[in-house]
Amino acid sequence: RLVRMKQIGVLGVPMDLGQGRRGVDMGPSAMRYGRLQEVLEGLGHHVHDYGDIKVPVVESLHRQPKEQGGMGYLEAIRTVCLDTIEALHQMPAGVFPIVLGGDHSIAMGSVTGASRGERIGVIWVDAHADFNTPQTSPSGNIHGMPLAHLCGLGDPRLVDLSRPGAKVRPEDVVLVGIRSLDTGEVKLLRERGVTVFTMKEIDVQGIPAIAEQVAAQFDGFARVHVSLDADVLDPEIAPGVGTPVAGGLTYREAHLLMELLADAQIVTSLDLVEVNPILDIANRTARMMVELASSLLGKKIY
Ligand code: B3U
Ligand code: MN
Ligand code: MN
Repeated sequence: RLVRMKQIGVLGVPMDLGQGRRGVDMGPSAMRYGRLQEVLEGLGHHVHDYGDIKVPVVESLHRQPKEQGGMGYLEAIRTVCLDTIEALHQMPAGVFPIVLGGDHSIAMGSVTGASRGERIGVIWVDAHADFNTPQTSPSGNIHGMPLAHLCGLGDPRLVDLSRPGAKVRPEDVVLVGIRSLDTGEVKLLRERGVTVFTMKEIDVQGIPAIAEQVAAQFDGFARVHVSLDADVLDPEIAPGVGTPVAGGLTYREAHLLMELLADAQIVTSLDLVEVNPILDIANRTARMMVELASSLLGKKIY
């Protein structure tokens, strides 16, 4: 099957406020340096780069300590997510957005913006579920909470971005690659009926069976978003992440998942997040993310 040419809109969100390790704000630069635009144009797509959302530097902000009921840089994160939503709404309808993080808290903006107020399926490809609320989070880091907030759980200041209430139905969420969960998250994921493919399921069933179930679940959806966290990959092949967890996706599993999702022709928007060039080796992780985007966007060698 021929690759269908897409209009792709790239948007950088250089934010590091949702977690403690510096450097993830350089992710968008690293993936651009990794030739994202050239690679996608090489597939026949038309790519327009909308530049970066303005993100305040951490030194200019006052951190709200957890003990005082604050949540790190919640207000700044909220503003960045609102700006991200606005920038995505400015893209013409029919554009395939690729949002470059930044830590995963940007997804509260990217998924909301990509949904354009309509039902959206979410494929969250991550070592973690990011399904903590401020109450369940052991770390207080907001990058461990975006998916819960998208599903309407947690702090109303983050749930009610741009309009009140949940942006995603928990039954329209599929997690892939999970291998690190907090006890509160397990309870919430079960209660809400989220579909979870842990690394165990990947080992037992294999990527093809899982990709088939994902495609079946989202058959007929007008919008499906892939939120790809670099830490889903095994740290051996993607060392440039803030919270590495052993036993991740291999190079081949990750590409096969993207290729099979491309074949299914269901995906309409993408995040590439949590690339931290400071922790990386010679931009390997950013280049890997660019290659995975290319597999998802229809790269064929034969
Ligand atoms: N679940 C933990 C760890 C974590 C979540 N996301 C990342 N790390 N990258 C937490 O802090 O919520
Ligand atoms: Mn994540
Ligand atoms: Mn993660």
